[in-house]
Amino acid sequence: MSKSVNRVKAAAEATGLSVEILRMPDSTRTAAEAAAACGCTVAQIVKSLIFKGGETGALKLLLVSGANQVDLEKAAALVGEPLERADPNEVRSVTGFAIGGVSPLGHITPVATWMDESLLNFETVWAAAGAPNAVFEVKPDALKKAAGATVAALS
Ligand code: 5CA
Repeated sequence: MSKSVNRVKAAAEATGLSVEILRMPDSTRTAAEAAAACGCTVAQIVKSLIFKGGETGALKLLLVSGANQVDLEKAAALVGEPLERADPNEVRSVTGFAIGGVSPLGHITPVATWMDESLLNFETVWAAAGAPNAVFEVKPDALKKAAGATVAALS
Protein backbone atom coordinates (compact mmCIF):
# COMPACT_ATOMS: atom_id res chain seq x y z
CA MET A 1 0.00 0.00 0.00
CA SER A 2 1.20 3.52 -0.69
CA LYS A 3 2.27 5.87 2.08
CA SER A 4 -0.84 8.00 1.76
CA VAL A 5 -3.13 4.96 1.92
CA ASN A 6 -1.27 3.73 5.00
CA ARG A 7 -1.77 7.14 6.56
CA VAL A 8 -5.55 6.79 6.16
CA LYS A 9 -5.54 3.38 7.82
CA ALA A 10 -3.34 4.59 10.67
CA ALA A 11 -5.48 7.69 11.21
CA ALA A 12 -8.65 5.59 11.34
CA GLU A 13 -7.11 3.13 13.77
CA ALA A 14 -5.82 5.94 15.98
CA THR A 15 -9.45 6.91 16.58
CA GLY A 16 -10.54 3.32 17.20
CA LEU A 17 -12.05 2.85 13.74
CA SER A 18 -11.02 -0.28 11.91
CA VAL A 19 -11.36 0.10 8.15
CA GLU A 20 -10.74 -2.26 5.29
CA ILE A 21 -9.18 -0.28 2.48
CA LEU A 22 -9.98 -1.70 -0.93
CA ARG A 23 -7.74 -1.13 -3.93
CA MET A 24 -10.11 -1.24 -6.87
CA PRO A 25 -9.10 -2.48 -10.31
CA ASP A 26 -10.85 0.56 -11.82
CA SER A 27 -10.59 4.26 -11.07
CA THR A 28 -12.47 5.69 -8.09
CA ARG A 29 -11.26 9.22 -8.87
CA THR A 30 -14.74 10.71 -9.25
CA ALA A 31 -17.94 10.03 -7.33
CA ALA A 32 -19.51 8.35 -10.39
CA GLU A 33 -16.48 6.11 -10.94
CA ALA A 34 -16.32 5.27 -7.24
CA ALA A 35 -20.01 4.33 -7.18
CA ALA A 36 -19.56 2.03 -10.18
CA ALA A 37 -16.50 0.40 -8.62
CA CYS A 38 -18.10 -0.01 -5.18
CA GLY A 39 -21.52 -1.12 -6.42
CA CYS A 40 -23.28 1.59 -4.43
CA THR A 41 -25.29 4.66 -5.33
CA VAL A 42 -23.52 7.94 -6.16
CA ALA A 43 -25.27 9.42 -3.13
CA GLN A 44 -23.37 6.99 -0.87
CA ILE A 45 -20.01 8.29 -2.11
CA VAL A 46 -18.39 10.81 0.19
CA LYS A 47 -16.83 13.66 -1.74
CA SER A 48 -13.91 15.12 0.25
CA LEU A 49 -13.81 18.69 -1.04
CA ILE A 50 -11.05 21.05 0.00
CA PHE A 51 -11.77 24.76 0.06
CA LYS A 52 -9.66 27.70 1.12
CA GLY A 53 -10.81 30.38 3.53
CA GLY A 54 -10.82 33.74 1.77
CA GLU A 55 -9.71 35.58 4.92
CA THR A 56 -7.44 33.21 6.80
CA GLY A 57 -6.16 31.18 3.84
CA ALA A 58 -6.72 28.04 5.94
CA LEU A 59 -7.91 24.94 4.12
CA LYS A 60 -11.29 23.49 5.07
CA LEU A 61 -12.64 20.04 4.32
CA LEU A 62 -16.29 19.59 3.39
CA LEU A 63 -17.64 16.04 3.23
CA VAL A 64 -20.62 15.92 0.90
CA SER A 65 -22.70 13.21 -0.76
CA GLY A 66 -21.73 12.46 -4.34
CA ALA A 67 -25.31 13.30 -5.29
CA ASN A 68 -25.16 16.82 -3.87
CA GLN A 69 -23.47 20.09 -4.68
CA VAL A 70 -22.01 22.18 -1.88
CA ASP A 71 -24.02 25.31 -1.15
CA LEU A 72 -21.09 27.71 -0.76
CA GLU A 73 -23.16 30.35 0.99
CA LYS A 74 -24.31 27.94 3.67
CA ALA A 75 -20.80 26.55 4.01
CA ALA A 76 -19.22 30.00 4.29
CA ALA A 77 -21.69 30.97 7.00
CA LEU A 78 -20.77 27.84 8.98
CA VAL A 79 -17.05 28.19 8.46
CA GLY A 80 -17.14 31.91 9.23
CA GLU A 81 -15.45 33.22 6.08
CA PRO A 82 -15.90 33.10 2.31
CA LEU A 83 -14.65 29.95 0.64
CA GLU A 84 -12.87 29.49 -2.63
CA ARG A 85 -11.70 26.36 -4.39
CA ALA A 86 -8.26 25.28 -3.21
CA ASP A 87 -5.38 24.95 -5.63
CA PRO A 88 -4.55 21.27 -6.31
CA ASN A 89 -0.87 21.77 -5.42
CA GLU A 90 -1.81 23.26 -2.10
CA VAL A 91 -4.29 20.44 -1.48
CA ARG A 92 -1.47 17.97 -1.99
CA SER A 93 1.07 19.81 0.16
CA VAL A 94 -1.31 20.40 3.06
CA THR A 95 -3.26 17.11 3.07
CA GLY A 96 -0.71 14.78 1.49
CA PHE A 97 -3.37 13.61 -0.99
CA ALA A 98 -3.86 14.39 -4.67
CA ILE A 99 -7.27 15.48 -5.95
CA GLY A 100 -9.27 12.33 -6.69
CA GLY A 101 -7.85 10.51 -3.69
CA VAL A 102 -8.38 13.04 -0.91
CA SER A 103 -9.57 11.13 2.13
CA PRO A 104 -11.66 12.42 5.02
CA LEU A 105 -8.93 11.05 7.33
CA GLY A 106 -5.16 11.11 7.61
CA HIS A 107 -4.14 14.57 6.48
CA ILE A 108 -0.53 15.60 6.99
CA THR A 109 -1.77 18.84 8.54
CA PRO A 110 -5.00 18.90 10.55
CA VAL A 111 -7.82 20.41 8.48
CA ALA A 112 -11.08 21.65 10.04
CA THR A 113 -13.85 19.39 8.75
CA TRP A 114 -17.60 19.64 8.21
CA MET A 115 -19.93 16.86 7.09
CA ASP A 116 -23.20 17.28 5.25
CA GLU A 117 -26.07 15.91 7.33
CA SER A 118 -27.55 14.06 4.35
CA LEU A 119 -24.74 11.51 4.60
CA LEU A 120 -26.18 10.33 7.91
CA ASN A 121 -29.24 8.94 6.07
CA PHE A 122 -27.26 5.98 4.77
CA GLU A 123 -26.43 2.73 6.52
CA THR A 124 -22.92 2.95 5.09
CA VAL A 125 -21.02 5.32 2.82
CA TRP A 126 -17.79 4.97 0.82
CA ALA A 127 -14.91 7.42 1.05
CA ALA A 128 -11.57 7.86 -0.67
CA ALA A 129 -8.55 6.35 1.03
CA GLY A 130 -5.63 8.38 -0.24
CA ALA A 131 -5.32 7.17 -3.83
CA PRO A 132 -7.51 7.41 -6.94
CA ASN A 133 -8.41 3.73 -6.74
CA ALA A 134 -8.55 3.28 -2.95
CA VAL A 135 -11.78 3.41 -0.93
CA PHE A 136 -13.25 2.25 2.33
CA GLU A 137 -16.80 1.62 3.50
CA VAL A 138 -17.86 3.12 6.79
CA LYS A 139 -20.95 3.94 8.84
CA PRO A 140 -21.48 7.67 8.49
CA ASP A 141 -21.60 8.29 12.23
CA ALA A 142 -18.29 6.47 12.67
CA LEU A 143 -16.80 8.55 9.86
CA LYS A 144 -18.04 11.72 11.51
CA LYS A 145 -16.35 10.75 14.78
CA ALA A 146 -13.10 9.63 13.19
CA ALA A 147 -12.88 12.79 11.07
CA GLY A 148 -13.82 15.04 13.99
CA ALA A 149 -16.38 16.54 11.64
CA THR A 150 -19.07 19.05 12.52
CA VAL A 151 -22.37 17.90 11.01
CA ALA A 152 -24.37 20.62 9.27
CA ALA A 153 -26.48 21.35 6.21
CA LEU A 154 -23.88 22.00 3.50
CA SER A 155 -25.92 21.31 0.38
N1 5CA B 1 -12.25 9.38 -4.94
C1 5CA B 1 -13.49 10.11 -5.09
C2 5CA B 1 -14.53 9.76 -4.05
S1 5CA B 1 -14.42 8.17 -3.34
C3 5CA B 1 -13.18 11.56 -4.95
O1 5CA B 1 -12.10 11.97 -4.55
N2 5CA B 1 -14.20 12.37 -5.28
S2 5CA B 1 -14.18 13.90 -4.91
O2 5CA B 1 -15.41 14.44 -5.42
O3 5CA B 1 -13.94 14.11 -3.52
O4 5CA B 1 -12.93 14.50 -5.63
C4 5CA B 1 -13.01 15.04 -6.84
C5 5CA B 1 -13.30 16.48 -6.56
O5 5CA B 1 -12.11 17.21 -6.67
C6 5CA B 1 -14.26 17.10 -7.58
O6 5CA B 1 -15.59 16.96 -7.16
C7 5CA B 1 -13.83 18.54 -7.56
O7 5CA B 1 -14.58 19.30 -6.65
C8 5CA B 1 -12.41 18.50 -7.06
N3 5CA B 1 -11.53 18.90 -8.13
C9 5CA B 1 -11.40 18.34 -9.34
N4 5CA B 1 -10.51 19.02 -10.07
C10 5CA B 1 -10.05 20.02 -9.30
C11 5CA B 1 -9.12 21.07 -9.48
N5 5CA B 1 -8.45 21.22 -10.60
N6 5CA B 1 -8.90 21.89 -8.45
C12 5CA B 1 -9.53 21.73 -7.29
N7 5CA B 1 -10.43 20.79 -7.07
C13 5CA B 1 -10.69 19.93 -8.07
